[in-house]
Amino acid sequence: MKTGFTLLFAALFIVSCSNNSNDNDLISVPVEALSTINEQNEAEIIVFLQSHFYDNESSILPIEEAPEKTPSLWDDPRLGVKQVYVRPSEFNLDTTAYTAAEIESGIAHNLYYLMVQEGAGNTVTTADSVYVQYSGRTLDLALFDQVRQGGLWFDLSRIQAPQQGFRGFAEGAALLKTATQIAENNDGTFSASDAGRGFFFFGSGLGAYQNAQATIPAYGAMFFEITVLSRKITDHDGDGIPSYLEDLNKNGFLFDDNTDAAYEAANNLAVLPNYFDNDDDGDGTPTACEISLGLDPLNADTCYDADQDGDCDRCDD
Ligand SMILES: [Ca+2]
Ligand SMILES: [Ca+2]
Ligand SMILES: [Ca+2]
Ligand SMILES: [Ca+2]
Repeated sequence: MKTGFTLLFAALFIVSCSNNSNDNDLISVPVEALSTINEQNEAEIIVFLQSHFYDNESSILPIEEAPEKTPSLWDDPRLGVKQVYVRPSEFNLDTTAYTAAEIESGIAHNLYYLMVQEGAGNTVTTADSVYVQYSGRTLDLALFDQVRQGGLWFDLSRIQAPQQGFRGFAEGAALLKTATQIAENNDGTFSASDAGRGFFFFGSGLGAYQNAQATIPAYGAMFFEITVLSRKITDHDGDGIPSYLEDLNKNGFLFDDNTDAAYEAANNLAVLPNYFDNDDDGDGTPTACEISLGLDPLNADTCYDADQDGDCDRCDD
């Protein structure tokens, strides 16, 4: 079984290497403001949705250009939209150009989705690992990546990491549910029952932004078809708290929940969001230990002294 997230990000790596190896290949792309690009991409996506429709009978590419056919994707009653807030820091942008609210909470991006089948299995969060089939295309319908046979495991938490890009993929997959049953056929393919399947359209702020790839232009909008076969609940830091519960503000983004941010900054420590920090409150006692002792793992001031010897209990007591 293949594990990890390779294709989307291997492409990014290959482009970077080739650029380094030959200066003549370097393409200088001026860095544009996130709000500006968001508006441009939004306009492009709306034109796309208004000029394309969903053809249920085409299994390879059911999204077809046909402005005369109705309903267009834009008028399809199944079309939904989810707002996802993207922070300038996710793309290393100069934050002096943004308001404090935009730096802290981000700029609202529209993720449009056509839910073909929600799925009848388990719900998915952006903290889960998912086993998916998918294809990704730019708005000219050019294919840039796909896995259609078998499937591939993706850790959705990593896809939303700053500078990683492709948050739209993670946010889209989390709108679906898994299959109820997966059977492996003799030829290595799968038969899945009631797997969630949908199309997700988003701008470069939820994609690769200025990082041009071989087949994705800088600032290019895109769409993915995703089928979710299975998922695993994760605990990335092994502290006993599932990663999805470490999203304290419940916005689906794991990198803005950091209980001991001030402590980490004051002590020049690595900035670790809670889902990747085994001592969430930075008090020196691992979160898993605090839970086992009945302490509050998010409060550095709590002390548990069961034997009343005057010292806070620790797991190695
Ligand atoms: Ca955890
Ligand atoms: Ca969060
Ligand atoms: Ca932390
Ligand atoms: Ca602690």
